[in-house]
Amino acid sequence: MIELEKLGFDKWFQENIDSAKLNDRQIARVVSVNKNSFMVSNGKTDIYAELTGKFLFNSESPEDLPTVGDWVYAQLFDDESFAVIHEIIPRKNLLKRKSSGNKIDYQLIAANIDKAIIVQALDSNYNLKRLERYLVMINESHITPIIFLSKSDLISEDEIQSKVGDINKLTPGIKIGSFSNINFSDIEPIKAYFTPAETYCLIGSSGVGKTTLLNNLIHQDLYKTQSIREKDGRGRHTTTRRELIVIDNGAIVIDSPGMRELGIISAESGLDDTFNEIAELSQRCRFDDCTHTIEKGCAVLDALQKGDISQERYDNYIKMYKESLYNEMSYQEKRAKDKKFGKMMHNYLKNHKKN
Ligand SMILES: Nc1nc2c(ncn2[C@@H]2O[C@H](COP(=O)(O)OP(=O)(O)OP(=O)(O)O)[C@@H](O)[C@H]2O)c(=O)[nH]1
Ligand SMILES: [Mg+2]
Ligand SMILES: [Zn+2]
Repeated sequence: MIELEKLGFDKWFQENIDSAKLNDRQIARVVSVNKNSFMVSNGKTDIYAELTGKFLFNSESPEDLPTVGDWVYAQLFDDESFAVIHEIIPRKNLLKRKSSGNKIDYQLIAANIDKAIIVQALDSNYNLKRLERYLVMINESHITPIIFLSKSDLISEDEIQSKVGDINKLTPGIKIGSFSNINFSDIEPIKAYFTPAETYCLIGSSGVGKTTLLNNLIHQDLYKTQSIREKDGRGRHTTTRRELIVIDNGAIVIDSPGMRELGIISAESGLDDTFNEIAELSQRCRFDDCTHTIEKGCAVLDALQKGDISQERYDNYIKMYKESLYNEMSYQEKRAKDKKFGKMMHNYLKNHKKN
């Protein structure tokens, strides 16, 4: 058990396991995912793993599949060189994001996270609006956020302090660290943000320095040797990067691939392109702020009634518009549960149910 504790298996999980399932199975943590093959660790070794047929058969959505950070019941074979995953141990939480494209779908980032670290670089990547969106995403998963400002070598100390001040105004009390990956003297102080046996996930746009930081935290040479070999579908060994790593002080850190955008569907972009005929119609609505759900003189509702646009297309539009409004809403707006927005959502939902 001590090995598992070092991997982050805390009291919460100990109380949530079904010991009857441990007769022929072990507890392991998913350390990397590559399509339908996995690498799990029992705290002693990394083991190549696959899902049982039953597991796959019973999976209905991406959320039913293991992601990095998940704890699973696994059966070990061949001298612990191969494992079969039977079940996911109930998650403490799940960090997910909207996937790109038109569909409203989710991509899993990681599971069982104590703290999510938003990494934003102090160059043109720095953007308060985007920071807010990450905060919303983390908040929705009930995970504690931390903010790391990277590439501090690119701007002056005064500029950094003014940005830290802006973030503090946006979200008082949040922990904010700044560092440069090229000043090694910055790395030691940044370790203070990591508590042993807690699980952290680094998230942020591509290129902000997440992987470089993790390399610095564990010394690059070590990380290279931690890349693991696994069998691909044709039985060949391929090298995959381990995404979950225990750093020197005993904290567990998960690296995640960069996120281009968050809340892709936005009112200004995408939505109007996808539903251009509705966008055109909406210019003829009587009210400028028409929500196209209950208003008199709404050109969109008129077209729906006449059959110029199909019910399905209309429903899709409303669904996506609702999503985009939610995405556009700022962190503080959501926290304050803006009354106007609540009322609008209420109307949407009411109308949507009616149809
Ligand atoms: N000036 C400066 N450059 C940095 C710093 N940290 C990383 N870089 C550079 O930024 C680039 C991207 O760094 P990565 O660590 O790969 O970024 P990442 O966040 O892991 O990116 P993804 O894996 O694509 O999400 C590399 O060329 C690094 O050398 C820093 O603190 N200062
Ligand atoms: Mg990276
Ligand atoms: Zn309208």
